[in-house]
Amino acid sequence: MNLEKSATAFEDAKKFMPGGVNSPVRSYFNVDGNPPFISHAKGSHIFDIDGNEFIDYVGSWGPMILGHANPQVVAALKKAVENGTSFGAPTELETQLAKLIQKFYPSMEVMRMVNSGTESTMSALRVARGFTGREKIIKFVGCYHGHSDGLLVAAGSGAATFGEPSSPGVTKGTAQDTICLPYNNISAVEKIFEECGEEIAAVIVEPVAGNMGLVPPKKNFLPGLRKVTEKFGSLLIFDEVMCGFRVSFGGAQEKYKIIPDLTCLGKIVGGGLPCAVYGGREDVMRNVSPDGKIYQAGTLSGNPLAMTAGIETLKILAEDPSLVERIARKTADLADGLKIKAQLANVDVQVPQVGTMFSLFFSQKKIRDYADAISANSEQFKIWFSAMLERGIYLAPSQFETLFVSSEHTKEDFSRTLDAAEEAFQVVGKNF
Ligand code: KE4
Repeated sequence: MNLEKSATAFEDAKKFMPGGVNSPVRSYFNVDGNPPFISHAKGSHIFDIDGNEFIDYVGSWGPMILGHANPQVVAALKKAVENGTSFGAPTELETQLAKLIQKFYPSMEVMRMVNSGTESTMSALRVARGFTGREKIIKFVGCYHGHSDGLLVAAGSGAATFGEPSSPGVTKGTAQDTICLPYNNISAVEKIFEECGEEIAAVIVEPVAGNMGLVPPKKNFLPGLRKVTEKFGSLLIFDEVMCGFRVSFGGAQEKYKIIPDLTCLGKIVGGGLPCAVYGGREDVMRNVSPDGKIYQAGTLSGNPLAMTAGIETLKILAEDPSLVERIARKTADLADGLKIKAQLANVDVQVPQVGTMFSLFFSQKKIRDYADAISANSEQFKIWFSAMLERGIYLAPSQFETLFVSSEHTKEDFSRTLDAAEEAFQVVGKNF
């Protein structure tokens, strides 16, 4: 595969941006090789500047559930841009998107638009602390909620579990208020609550974890979180930035029938433009400025172009309520096909799938938490990833990411993907 123009572009980009990218994972630092530089995308396919065409399972890390350059979204944006790109003033578009969101996430009684998933989770945690007057939060090892300081925290050493900074620049003072626990381990959560429940403002969780690879919740995990947070007066925050609209149209809260106090949405909600949302119980959210004293603001929050893309995307999904389910069935078939191809090559894989999301671990055992995820064979993943890219299949360049199927992926796409996977698993099999 010719990637010469991308290689040149990458060298140029590195002179101006760390790693030549504006988000680390795109640099392919987790896998050997240079990232293709993209020229355009359409439907389920993405094209690089060397003229290579790929079947895309990254989908901009989740937003593109309708595929790239959806004609209805593009037409609406072309019209909207003629009216101006940003006003810094209220528009009816914001209310229109809020109404659409609330129709499918009724737990979001009151909400606030922001520009990224990071902003949504950072703001939701500030609201939880402001509302409860408490300082500690619980997150789970392997879950990613964006890069705000209090969330760039690794599990503390020993049993303490009180967080330690996972990035330079995060202070010990910040990290110490974040308790990190193993995902899917409800007894560890109950134990901490028994020790210091009255100090805990909130538990934030990816109800379907997608940032250590895809790890579904154990049956008792989410109900257990709901029960213990209610018992101790802490808030339960569902970070559905990735799994919202994907594990079910109404997200994990609809799929697992657990109602959080606050929800964070992103990615799909902006149709691929910078938009995210946090919201939930009215008695909590009315504490946000200017109704209340908890401050949060943003120059481009509720931007008319982002609102337009989000509205059109959610309108299309709402007009065809079984669409997400149909994409989920395609995703399940693809996951089954990948398992079969791996078996043919005598390669051990796990291919977890929930709704329109799936991922692939080179492991014999079921992956239930971060410790399991990092025990998977990342060297085999690297070989498989490169072999798939060579064959025109564009996957996330890390085993600790999730892959996404869109409405535009076709039977032909899946057949080509499985043919490529059969060869790629053979390559792995030969190397191990
Ligand atoms: P952003 O700030 O990247 O918009 O959203 C942060 C975020 C919050 N919550 C969840 C569950 C998320 O998955 C994310 C961001 N996801 C990553 C993909 N693993 C974005 C890709 C990237 O960082 O470049």
